[in-house]
Amino acid sequence: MAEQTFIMIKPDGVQRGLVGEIISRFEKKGFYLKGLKLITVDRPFAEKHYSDLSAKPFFNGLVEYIISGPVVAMVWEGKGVVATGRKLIGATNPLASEPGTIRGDFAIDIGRNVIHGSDSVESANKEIALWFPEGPANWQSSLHSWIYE
Ligand code: DGI
Repeated sequence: MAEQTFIMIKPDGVQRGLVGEIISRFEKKGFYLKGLKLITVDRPFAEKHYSDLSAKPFFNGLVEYIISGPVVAMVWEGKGVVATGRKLIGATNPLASEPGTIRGDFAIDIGRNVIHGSDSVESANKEIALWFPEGPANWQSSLHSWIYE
């Protein structure tokens, strides 16, 4: 199966009207949208998503932020989408993110950094299973041979 990643537009991204802009960047790159939903998650769910960070001092604030409003949960597919998705997103701290990246263009504080992207194929598979228990959509783009040689 082609590589997939889990991308989430965080509550600040939704509130600030960045959903279309962010989806557009992934679409224009050539990645395929295989899952999409606007969803407000509860505390246990957010704690599960960020369970690897449970010992961090910012964990509670991070969970509060993620449950503070709806998020846009997505699955994107394509060659190298996990690593390249992280490049489109930019560094964790938006002030260190390059201009041209999503965080570099649209964010300032690390605790309001607009978007999440899986950091490895392994965590992508775990996160997709958590957020899309029904499984991603199954469709093929008719443009495939114009994007891949
Ligand atoms: O994969 P990333 O989202 O780039 O970064 P991560 O998995 O190390 O951390 C997850 C989120 O936790 C990150 O997007 C923002 C938040 N975070 C990480 N480090 C800090 C932090 N929040 C605060 N307030 N302080 C931190 O040092």
